[in-house]
Amino acid sequence: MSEKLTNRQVRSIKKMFENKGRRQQLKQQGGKRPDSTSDRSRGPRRNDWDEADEDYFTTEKIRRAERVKPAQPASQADTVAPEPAETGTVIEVRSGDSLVMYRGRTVRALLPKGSRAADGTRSPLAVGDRVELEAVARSDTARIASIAPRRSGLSRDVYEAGRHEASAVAHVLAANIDLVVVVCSPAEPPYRPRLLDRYLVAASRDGLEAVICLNKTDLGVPDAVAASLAGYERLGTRVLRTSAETGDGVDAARECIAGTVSLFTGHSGVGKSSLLNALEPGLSLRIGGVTETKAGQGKGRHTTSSARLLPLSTPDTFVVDSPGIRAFGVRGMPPRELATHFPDIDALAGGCAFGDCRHRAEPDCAVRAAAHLDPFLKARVASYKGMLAELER
Ligand SMILES: Nc1nc2c(ncn2[C@@H]2O[C@H](COP(=O)(O)OP(=O)(O)OP(=O)(O)O)[C@@H](O)[C@H]2O)c(=O)[nH]1
Ligand SMILES: [Mg+2]
Ligand SMILES: [Zn+2]
Repeated sequence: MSEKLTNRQVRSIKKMFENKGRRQQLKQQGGKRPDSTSDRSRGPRRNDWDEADEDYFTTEKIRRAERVKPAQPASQADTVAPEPAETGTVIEVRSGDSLVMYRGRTVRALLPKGSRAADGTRSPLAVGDRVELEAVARSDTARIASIAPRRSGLSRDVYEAGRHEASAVAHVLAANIDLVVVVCSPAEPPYRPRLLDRYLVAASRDGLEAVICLNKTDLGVPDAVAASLAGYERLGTRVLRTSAETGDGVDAARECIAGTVSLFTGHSGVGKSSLLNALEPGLSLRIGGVTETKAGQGKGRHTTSSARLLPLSTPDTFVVDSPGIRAFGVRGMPPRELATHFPDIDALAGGCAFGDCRHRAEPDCAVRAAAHLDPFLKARVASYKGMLAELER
């Protein structure tokens, strides 16, 4: 069962997707912003799909009125069924339905029949999606009529057990985000650089900035893990080091995500929810118990079961807490494109004898030669080859 959102969270989500988007539109039109707050260029964009004639000041008035009289949770309302063509923001996707923030209220929303993803299991919706709602009845339930085009999204490929790999389906972890925070740990569960590489490739492919966050630093950071993270820093990837347990590095993490909509993702049990609880006291996200996480086996069991969009008290800051993942399929690009998402490999490729070298068994390969001398590059090339094989299947 999901935790209830506070009224402050409700207003905050509404503000992000309505007022902030309006400010962006005014800015694009060359109009003056009605307030002095800074507008992030990476902030959610408003598109044609929104009501074009909505007045910013009207929205502000509604918002101020709500501040005085907080919105009632959906369960207490007589009706929250919207008029046709009302838009909302998906804050949680569940197996049968979704929760949509609509006019400061949480509405249970259903997808139209027959709109399941190709594999019949995953919803085509993602947390952060803007959706058009239709009324179904005098209840707290609405039907989703359409999903607005996304300004961004991070997706992975999921291979269904027992099915041919060609039937992999794309799973959008979160939509309309600015930043991907890939959380990992030095132990319990073990550090997995191959998974990090998959995240970095997918973020690059999807045009998103990614930062790595090594959590659980209180457990000690082995030299090999420190060296690997230093390698990512040399590539230009920001690396945060935190302990949700002791609070070390939490302030720097809070600063890093300030003013963004960020997705916290990574292997199960690395401490995503714990870190978010440390970042924002009062969030009270459920975390895995010591016995539940099978820490000794380094496995971790999924504690967070669905992705949730949550506002933080830092202005204009939102996070998506998401369930841990064990596998991250990277497809959806021609094999030749893959190396372009490995800046270190790409930079060396000019020295290869063959212009179309794939850095596998070709003679006089500058990438493989350099990898013999550099353990970090060696690990990166191993990741690259694994992904290349996947793309060529
Ligand atoms: N020692 C230590 N343990 C931590 C830290 N952060 C989280 N943990 C523990 O790690 C376990 C998993 O934490 P969660 O926050 O549930 O991990 P998660 O990444 O959200 O897991 P999923 O929701 O399953 O993906 C819990 O037992 C936490 O108490 C940390 O910084 N140090
Ligand atoms: Mg969690
Ligand atoms: Zn080569």
